[in-house]
Amino acid sequence: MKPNFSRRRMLTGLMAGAGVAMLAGCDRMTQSTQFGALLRNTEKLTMSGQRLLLGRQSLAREYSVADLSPVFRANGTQSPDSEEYAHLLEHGFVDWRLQVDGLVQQPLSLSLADLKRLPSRTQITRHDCVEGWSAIGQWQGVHLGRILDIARLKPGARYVIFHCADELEKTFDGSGRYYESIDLPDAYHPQTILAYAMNGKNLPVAHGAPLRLRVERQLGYKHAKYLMRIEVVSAFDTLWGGRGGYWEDRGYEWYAGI
Ligand SMILES: Nc1nc2c(c(=O)[nH]1)N[C@H]1C(S)=C(S)[C@@H](COP(=O)(O)O)O[C@H]1N2
Ligand SMILES: [Mo]
Repeated sequence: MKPNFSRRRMLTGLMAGAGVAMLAGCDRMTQSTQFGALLRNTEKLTMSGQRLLLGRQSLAREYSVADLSPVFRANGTQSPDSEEYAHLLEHGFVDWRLQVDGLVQQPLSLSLADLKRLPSRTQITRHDCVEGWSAIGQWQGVHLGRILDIARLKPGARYVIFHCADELEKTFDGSGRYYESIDLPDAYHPQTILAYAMNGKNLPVAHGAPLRLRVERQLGYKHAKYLMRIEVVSAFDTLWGGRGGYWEDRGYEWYAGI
């Protein structure tokens, strides 16, 4: 019982202290044989270390309304230029549907109204882009985990792929289309939501209307905008560049934890 107790105390301390405390905590953590073996066996402390030590359920910091950025920059695609999207936008997204398929027992086709009828979560968080800017915004949407529960995962489900409406790069084969992926622990994280509102209003086009992902423990490029389809898969190596995302296929890390 005793080692368990002290390990739990260390974890609590780590969660409270975040980044800086984590380095000091790691030294102590390696003294525990189980954690030591775990760390020696993992090549990437950024991914495995951070996630196992801090816990997959630890929350990103949340802010107050007073902290909202007066200007929240838009990045990447700011208005998908396809005819399909133009049509959807013109009709206020009433014809838009979110497809949920792949390794699920009950594929879904959800309207914006369907999503808005489900219980929602509102969170004020800081968005961090690898390009070196941050902004604090308020997001409202449905837990991704709730949607996955409604669709009921099939055995073998491991990742959720987000297919977007926009092509960030024009290519002949469609490989310039934006997409992203996360694993199930991130999908079920309490702050991982499909957001339809930003700062109290319907999601603006520049920020991903009608629906975008918020996955608050990860960097900006993971937060897929202009969602069209969610596909549950066992692996993503056969998809486009095989690295699990538009930017990942161009060299960025798949796990972009912050
Ligand atoms: N569909 C899509 N999602 C996207 C992008 C994009 O170009 N297309 N850019 C990503 C990047 S790099 C960032 S920083 C954020 C920007 O979100 P914002 O425009 O709301 O600031 O969206 C991410 N999601
Ligand atoms: Mo970004």
